Amino acid sequence: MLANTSRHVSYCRLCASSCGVLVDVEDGRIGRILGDTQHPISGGYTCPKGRRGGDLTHSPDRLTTSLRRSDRTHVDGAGHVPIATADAVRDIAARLDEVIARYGPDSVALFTGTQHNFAALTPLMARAWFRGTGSHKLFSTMTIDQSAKWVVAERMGSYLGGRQRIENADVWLLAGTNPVVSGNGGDGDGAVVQNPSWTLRSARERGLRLIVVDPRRTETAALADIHLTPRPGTDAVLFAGLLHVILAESLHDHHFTAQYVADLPQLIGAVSQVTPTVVQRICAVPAEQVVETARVFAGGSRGMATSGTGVCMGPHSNVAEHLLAALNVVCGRFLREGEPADDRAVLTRQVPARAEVAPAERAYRKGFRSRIGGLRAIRGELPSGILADEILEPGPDRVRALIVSGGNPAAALPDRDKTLRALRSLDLLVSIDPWMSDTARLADYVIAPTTMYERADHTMIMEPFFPTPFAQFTPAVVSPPAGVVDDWRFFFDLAAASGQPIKFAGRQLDPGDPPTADDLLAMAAERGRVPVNDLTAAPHGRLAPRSDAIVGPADPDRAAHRLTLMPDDVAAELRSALAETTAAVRYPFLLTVRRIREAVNSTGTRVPGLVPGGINPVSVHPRDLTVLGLRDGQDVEVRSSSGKLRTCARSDATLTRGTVAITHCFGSIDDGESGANVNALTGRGQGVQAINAMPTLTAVPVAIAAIEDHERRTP
Ligand SMILES: Nc1nc2c(c(=O)[nH]1)N[C@H]1C(S)=C(S)[C@@H](COP(=O)(O)OP(=O)(O)OC[C@H]3O[C@@H](n4cnc5c(=O)[nH]c(N)nc54)[C@H](O)[C@@H]3O)O[C@H]1N2
Ligand SMILES: Nc1nc2c(c(=O)[nH]1)N[C@H]1C(S)=C(S)[C@@H](COP(=O)(O)OP(=O)(O)OC[C@H]3O[C@@H](n4cnc5c(=O)[nH]c(N)nc54)[C@H](O)[C@@H]3O)O[C@H]1N2
Ligand code: SF4
Ligand SMILES: [Mo]
Repeated sequence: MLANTSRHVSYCRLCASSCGVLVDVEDGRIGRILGDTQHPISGGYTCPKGRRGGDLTHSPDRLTTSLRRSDRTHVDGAGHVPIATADAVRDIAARLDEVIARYGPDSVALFTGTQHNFAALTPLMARAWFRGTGSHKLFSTMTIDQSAKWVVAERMGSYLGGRQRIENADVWLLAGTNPVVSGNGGDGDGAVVQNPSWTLRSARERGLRLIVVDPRRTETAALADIHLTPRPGTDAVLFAGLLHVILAESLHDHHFTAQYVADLPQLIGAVSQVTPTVVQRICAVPAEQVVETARVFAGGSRGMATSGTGVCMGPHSNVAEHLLAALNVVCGRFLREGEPADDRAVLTRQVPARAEVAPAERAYRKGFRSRIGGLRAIRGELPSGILADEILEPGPDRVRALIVSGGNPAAALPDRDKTLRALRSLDLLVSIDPWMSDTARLADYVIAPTTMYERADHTMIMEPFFPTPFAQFTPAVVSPPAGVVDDWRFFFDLAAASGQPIKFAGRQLDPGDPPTADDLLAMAAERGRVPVNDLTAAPHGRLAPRSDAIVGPADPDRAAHRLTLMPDDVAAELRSALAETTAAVRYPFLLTVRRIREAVNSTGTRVPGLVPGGINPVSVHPRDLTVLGLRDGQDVEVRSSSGKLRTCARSDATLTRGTVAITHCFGSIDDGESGANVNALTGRGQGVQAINAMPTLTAVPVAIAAIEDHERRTP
């Protein structure tokens, strides 16, 4: 190493995996990033985008100062001039105060994106600011992601003893998720997050049987014992069929269902018609494979079925996710009274596990009511599927000012045209983003924040994703450019400038005396069992001793609570999934979601040399290409009933025939053709779910055709 080079231990904060890394800093700049082999969880694993973290921080389009739009005419991306962040905060506070005075607090909205969640202090301080506004217009990416899981808890209830874990399971079913690439595998239950390929391989060597449900032979499916390739969008029927076999053959957990389920007969009735033959007809999964899968899943002694975006983004996502959860319930895949509790809290507060049910309360019915379709806030959030309408539709509490934290709604929301129209029509749009994302280009103010290695942090909010109790603290390893601020500091200063109280981790902060990040990190973790100070002495992170907590008995007042597996609305949704026939004449292909290793949503899409070719192709099965008369690499137009886009075709034999895939969050409002944005093809035309207004983002019917030479010349 050179004299002016130093090596620092830290962890990557681009996705929930939180891989341990070694960062070489040369002349104040990030050089090489290596996997930290001494990290007790990730063990040296990193992915391509993590290793290019330095290119993200030091890229030429990294913002080193905040910006303000210099004129009020909406010329996207043009006319931004530097502004000191303190001045920007003062202006934004004044304009928010004006909007609130004129139209009330509900005319102000906050949208939080993926990268908002990867700095421990950002969500806490952003919420502190938002609470002070008095607004109900809170939006996040969860409602365009896997909020079907929230809907399940609202309609089924939840078991509070904890779930079985992959570490000691003998069977696992992964549906619509590709953790080897995404590090996901089952939102929030930490199924396969760190070092995913190794984790799955070693589980299989131990004897775990892996079932993967995915229309594509993904990197994860390649490791499976059983790979089912259902027709996209038909998961609800497939899961109903698995339940049918399990219940018909009496393979379910009689004891668990008798104790915790209110309506097993209703479930049995609802799936009674969904025989393996029906599944074969609707899902194109052979009947004998349905029977075998049901037996293997129910025959294991421990292990769960978990899902990702492929299930939660389909046209029947809420019922599909409900039935997947029902598989776990009927097989009793939960921790019982007296078993060691799954207690991974280290910096967060421990919540005692109890062998009891929190019944379905449908609390969303009491949530804030939007004038758009009468939709209700669920868990305090309005669905992002209605954000554009909240901005565009006239009404007394129409959204006029939007603050976007660590997100890129211009690229991520369905119905791209409408979304862009909405964002352009706002009185005030603020984007807090280290890069000129599409959303930033449309913004009146762009606040330039620190990037991950420029700030101190700890893993508090990542605890549910670790396989075992673990915590890590990292100091900043490089100095940020002079003009940027930590994300939390923007929200602190904004609240202070509006004279709002700032309540953080249960206490009132003094707006005149800003705390340091280290103070706040310690305060946030006050109720954990390991003090933050102990972590600074353990740079590679600390495995906390397993707690001796056990699953306690049900509180007598709650012992009679039961889960509801088949309420009437779920039954109606299942009937509609069974009745669907595909009219595949105009749109013969089904477009599916997929993620790529090289980018996390839009982060990384513009790093030169990271994404292969820098383009976002549509993947098509080679035989389908032949039938369409297309070559690998040929320019094509993809159409749906909501819109169209241009990109190139890429031959991909891992797809099921009739299925195509395009990843999301690519593209730019400046260059229509390169890096196509898939949300040109999504919108209300593709259907939305009741309750969470979740748009359909997978199994979208599309057509593909070559772009003729004359069309290419005159776009
Ligand atoms: N490298 C990388 N990692 C990421 C991200 C990223 O962009 N890049 N994004 C992060 C985010 S925000 C999220 S939400 C998670 C998501 O993590 P995952 O849910 O694991 O996302 P994907 O890798 O897209 O896997 C979805 C899978 O669903 C399959 N699928 C598509 N349609 C259907 C269907 O109708 N039924 C079934 N059964 N399967 C279907 C696809 O073929 C695909 O393999 O990943 C996170 N991690
Ligand atoms: N058609 C279709 N649409 C989809 C999906 C799909 O599969 N198909 N997936 C959906 C899903 S699951 C999700 S989660 C959403 C993603 O939606 P978003 O979360 O809105 O999209 P991202 O690109 O992750 O936005 C993150 C932004 O944060 C910025 N950023 C990076 N680091 C920092 C930081 O340290 N601080 C701050 N303040 N900003 C930072 C990045 O530059 C980027 O602009 O997209 C959804 N939309
Ligand atoms: S982006 Fe890659 S290196 Fe970073 S935490 Fe996620 S998987 Fe690990
Ligand atoms: Mo997501």
